[in-house]
Amino acid sequence: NHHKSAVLWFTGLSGAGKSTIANAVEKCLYEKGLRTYLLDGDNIRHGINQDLGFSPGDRKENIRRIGEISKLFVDAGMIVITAFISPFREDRKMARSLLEGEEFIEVYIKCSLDECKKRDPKGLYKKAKAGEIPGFTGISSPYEEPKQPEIIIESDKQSITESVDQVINYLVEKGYI
Ligand code: GGZ
Repeated sequence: NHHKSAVLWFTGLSGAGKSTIANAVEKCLYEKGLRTYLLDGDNIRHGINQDLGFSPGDRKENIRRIGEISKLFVDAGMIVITAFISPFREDRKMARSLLEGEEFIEVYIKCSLDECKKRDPKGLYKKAKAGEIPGFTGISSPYEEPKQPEIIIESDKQSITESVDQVINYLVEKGYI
């Protein structure tokens, strides 16, 4: 069960499916006996980053800390999966720069804004549209698409199983697992 440690850095709009796919990928890796750790809003934004909001500066600091924490887990030999919007190219670039070349795998969970609004699992797009959430990504704050992500998952066109397979196949092909 030897593997190369790395971070699978998921990025995409709210509602694109980052958490769902990240959890499914983690489950699959775990079942293969690999050592994984998932960083998401539940364990980061509610914990170490509870002092941060959603201004561009706070998002930058959110991503910086997640990058640093990912680095620690990568050093500890884990396959880390992060699931944050991480809307700014510059912030993702900074997170990438904290890690070695092959240690940072950017996974773009691509889903049209229309589809995310349609899904709206937490009713946040509706609230944002009504002006109740200032600076909401996709509505009143930008999402900058990755230009050269290692993996693109079109979550509005493919199933969760297909998405998981795509990530696992990448890891196998590139010799991570
Ligand atoms: C975007 C927001 C906002 C604003 C609260 N903009 O669908 P969710 O609820 O569960 O995912 C969103 C989550 C985004 O946090 P991240 O740490 O991933 O963002 S970032 O990487 O940009 O720092 C959403 C909720 O928090 N949320 N306010 N204004 N999403």
